[in-house]
Amino acid sequence: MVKLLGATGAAGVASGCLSDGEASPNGEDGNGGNTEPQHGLEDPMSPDVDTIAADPTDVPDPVDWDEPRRHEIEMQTEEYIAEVEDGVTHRFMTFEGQVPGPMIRVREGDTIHLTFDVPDDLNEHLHNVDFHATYGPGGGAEHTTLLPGDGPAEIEFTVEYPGAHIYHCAPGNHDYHISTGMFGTILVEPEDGLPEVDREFYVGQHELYTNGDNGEEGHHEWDAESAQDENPTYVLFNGEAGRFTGENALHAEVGETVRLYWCNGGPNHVSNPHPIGNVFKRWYDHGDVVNEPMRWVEGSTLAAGMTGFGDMELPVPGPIHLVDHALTRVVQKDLLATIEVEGEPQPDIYNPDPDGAPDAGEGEAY
Ligand SMILES: [Cu+2]
Repeated sequence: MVKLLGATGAAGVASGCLSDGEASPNGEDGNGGNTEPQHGLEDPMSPDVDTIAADPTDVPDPVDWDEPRRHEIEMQTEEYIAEVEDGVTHRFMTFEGQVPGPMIRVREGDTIHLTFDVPDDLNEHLHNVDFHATYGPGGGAEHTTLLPGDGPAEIEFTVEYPGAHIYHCAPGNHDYHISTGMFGTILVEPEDGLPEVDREFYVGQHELYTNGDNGEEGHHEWDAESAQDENPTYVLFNGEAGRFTGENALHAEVGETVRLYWCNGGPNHVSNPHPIGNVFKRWYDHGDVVNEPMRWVEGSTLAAGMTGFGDMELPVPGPIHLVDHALTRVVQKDLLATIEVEGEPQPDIYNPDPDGAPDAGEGEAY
């Protein structure tokens, strides 16, 4: 497990792996009530890729056209061994080699011609893609289902309704494929577009169910029993524990307005998005871009299999920690990303040192 809290908060809660003999919060063994010792993982495998995590700054430019367009989109599935954290490997299934899959951005009324492939040199499993942004059987899944090497498949659809929608693999054992990375976002902008912002980020939350404990070194296989219990080993942004924290935190600047796309792949948990140290000036609940967004909400609920998004103002410097406010997922299951906001202090808004005390404002806890 990565260390998620500062020094004052870590000692009592940072051990999700119980191999050190600590009692778990529920008095059991942290393994969904299974009292059998859970060890004997195979050694970590050699990763195929440096990281499986998509770059949260890789967001397509806003729509700048005002007539319907046709988009040629090629998408393929790729399966890779990657590290969840140091010494913990897993075989991920992905769209385009990243978790979440690439964000697609179009305008209401546009047409997408999709060429979908499952190359046999990159895949062991059958895959397809279900776009929640279209009418049609399985959102396209029925006509994109391919065994490795049997493709490509082509479909074409018009995006008839706006919103931020998810796409995901739907092969039968949907939970397995989504859990290990096969989900992403398609943003269908309304005809009049969205408010301009200075910077955008895109993250994907998902639960990883494995046959090991959180932090247990070795190669973790996906585990159907812990999925049945909805008791994930990890809850992650982008497939990797703490990838966007510390020195790899995301960056923004005081005075900007930033938009955050939060794709909840699930496959099971409702998320409770919250930016610690900030608030959503506008929150597009469940990706609804037709109704007025919610205003000044510190979070919301976000169902599994949906993408919500929100805009934040950044009047003061400092970190903004992105969490699911079901905080055990943060403290014990590694869901965390940080936006470091840099710029001049604004003591009229937030003053960490009102009396000039030399130690005020120090400390790492949040
Ligand atoms: Cu799949």
